[in-house]
Amino acid sequence: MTRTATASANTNIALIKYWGKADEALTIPTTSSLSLTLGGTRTTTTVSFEEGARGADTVTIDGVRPSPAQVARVSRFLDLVRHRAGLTAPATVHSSSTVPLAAGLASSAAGFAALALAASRAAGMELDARALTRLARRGSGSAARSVLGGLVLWNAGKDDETSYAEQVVLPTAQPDGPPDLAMAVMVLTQERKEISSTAAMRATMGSSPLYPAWVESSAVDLREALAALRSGDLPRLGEVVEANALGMHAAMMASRPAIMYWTPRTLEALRAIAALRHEGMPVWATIDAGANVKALTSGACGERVAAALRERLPGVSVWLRRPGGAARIEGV
Ligand code: 2P0
Repeated sequence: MTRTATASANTNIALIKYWGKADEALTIPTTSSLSLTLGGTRTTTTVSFEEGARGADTVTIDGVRPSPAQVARVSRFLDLVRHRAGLTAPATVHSSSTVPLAAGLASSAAGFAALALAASRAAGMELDARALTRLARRGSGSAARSVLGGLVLWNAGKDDETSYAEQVVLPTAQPDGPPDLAMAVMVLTQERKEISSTAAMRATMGSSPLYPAWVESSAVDLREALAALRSGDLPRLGEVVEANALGMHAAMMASRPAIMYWTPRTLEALRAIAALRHEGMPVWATIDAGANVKALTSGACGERVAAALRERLPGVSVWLRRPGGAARIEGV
């Protein structure tokens, strides 16, 4: 018998970053983080456990067999699910993304969130949202946040049980609706990054004298960001979002040897954003483990900000994305 389920999840961009693990085996982060799930960035994954079959798992991503290391990572994750469900069957996994790789948005976050939901359901488990975020976390830290929609807080916690994500519900304006935020994603380069997030986090923690300071300031930044969201103060939010990302990169750059994801175009994009701000537009930058820059703005100003960025950065694709929904089961 074949047990199958299909699920999808959107990617997310951290407003207050996750950078470093207190426990690598369980993916317990050193700091709590806050993110926005982006609409229109779904990865859809089908998992089929072939009962009675033997052999290895088969994985395809956008129709292509990934590297042995990537397959091993997926298999290790499936082992967690099999262990909990008492299964031994190998799985077939097909994953496809609605976002082209070139957009720099096809992340492990959406991939492992969709895989966690599809694999657990195919294995016969009905996990609640919190348990699902904890499971997705074991695949990739940021995947815990992609299980949920809108604004999401990943509580660092101390162990497997206490390190989970939850939706941030704002008391003001739209209680159930998405916040009035948008992200303009600037595709500055399509080159693959030279060092993975996992390796770069390890190196920053192990060698950057600025890392302890970043961890300390991150707790203050998170409180500030949550307070800004609760009071609907976008400039206050934007300032702390940009400062938190730059602080994370400063800590990376101070690693020995230095970890430098930026290119000259990264700096050009940061300057373009600052210039738009001086002209009165509500826009702030954030940067992840790569050279591309994302601009946080209000939903109302999204189109205007995206158009202004395209004008200032000729040849750069700018994708406007609004808040998106949670992971879900597809096509039952
Ligand atoms: C974040 N990033 O909060 C941070 C900011 C990149 C920079 O989460 O090792 O792929 O699989 O847990 O989740 C990217 O790291 O790392 C990330 P693992 P992940 O979004």
